[in-house]
Amino acid sequence: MYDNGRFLLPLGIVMDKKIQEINYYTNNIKLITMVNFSLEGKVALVTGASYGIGFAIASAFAAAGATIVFNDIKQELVDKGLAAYQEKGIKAFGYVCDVTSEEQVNALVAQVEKEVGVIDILVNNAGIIKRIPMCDMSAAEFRQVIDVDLNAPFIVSKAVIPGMIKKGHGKIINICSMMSELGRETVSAYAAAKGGLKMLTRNIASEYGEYNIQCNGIGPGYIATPQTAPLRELQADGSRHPFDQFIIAKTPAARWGTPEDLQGPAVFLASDASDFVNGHVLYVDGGILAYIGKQPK
Ligand code: NAP
Ligand code: GCO
Repeated sequence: MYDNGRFLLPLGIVMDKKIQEINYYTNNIKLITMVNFSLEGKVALVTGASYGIGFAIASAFAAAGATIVFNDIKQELVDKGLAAYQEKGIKAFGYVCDVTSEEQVNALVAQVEKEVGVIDILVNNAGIIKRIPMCDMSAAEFRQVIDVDLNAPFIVSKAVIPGMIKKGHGKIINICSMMSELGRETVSAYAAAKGGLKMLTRNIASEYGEYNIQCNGIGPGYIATPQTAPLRELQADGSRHPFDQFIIAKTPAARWGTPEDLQGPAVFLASDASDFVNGHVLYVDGGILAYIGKQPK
């Protein structure tokens, strides 16, 4: 008995302690409900979102409860965007602002804070591409791409971060690219900018994580939008563009992505559901980055 007691008692105590610990952890896990993905009461600025990927992401945010703010360089495009949101039953606030201008961006953020509210969610979506072989590209053209695709996310982020710090939370999503990881002919400036944007993402996460600000990237694969339209143009004989065929072969999903494919990942990264996800780039690419490619026949 004594011998048994000597072994059983400590074992019993150890088991009791373990069960208490297990109970502690199970009791403290909150139920996952759709509320985690809600953006109710949040103000979201999506740059360059009159159409394309930005428009799809902003529409998903609105469906999740957020108030949408967007900008574009030209008034006609802002008006077009406002009409498109209205058609979907979304009340959006649109402003003219060139994201490469620090002055215009600071004025935009001040105006949004006054007219709509302090920004909780920023998506750095506005972007351009110039497909020119590197040795034919002028330094001015290279700088222009870096300016919109890398300098602008820096300018807009630094304009919204102080408001997020005051609010005690914030989400920044940078729209990166396959070219944040891969190169190809003619896109040197774009790849340099999107690679830099991946590192800016990690740095914002590192520098402002302690203020409950999460900065993550989304790396879309090849998505059918006006930006990629030249790569999908039908050939004179009616056949598909060689680049179009190349992308289908390179993508395990065997199709181009659509702007809608980015909606779920964007809502996740904008919501409380991702509060411990920081400094990542979530590639939404139908599997391109995972795939070595088809063996030649
Ligand atoms: P898009 O169809 O060309 O739309 C880009 C938007 O950005 C347009 O509304 C454009 O306005 C705006 N914009 C450009 N420069 C601006 C500036 N200086 N200030 C304010 N707005 C500006 O492109 P998208 O395909 O939707 O791409 C959106 C983002 O995703 C870009 O960052 C792009 O690089 C990235 N991306 C796209 C793909 C893809 O396959 N489509 C893949 C990976 C990443 P304007 O029309 O007035 O120029
Ligand atoms: C290109 C394309 C790409 C895509 C996208 C890929 O010419 O290769 O335009 O750069 O737009 O960024 O993720």
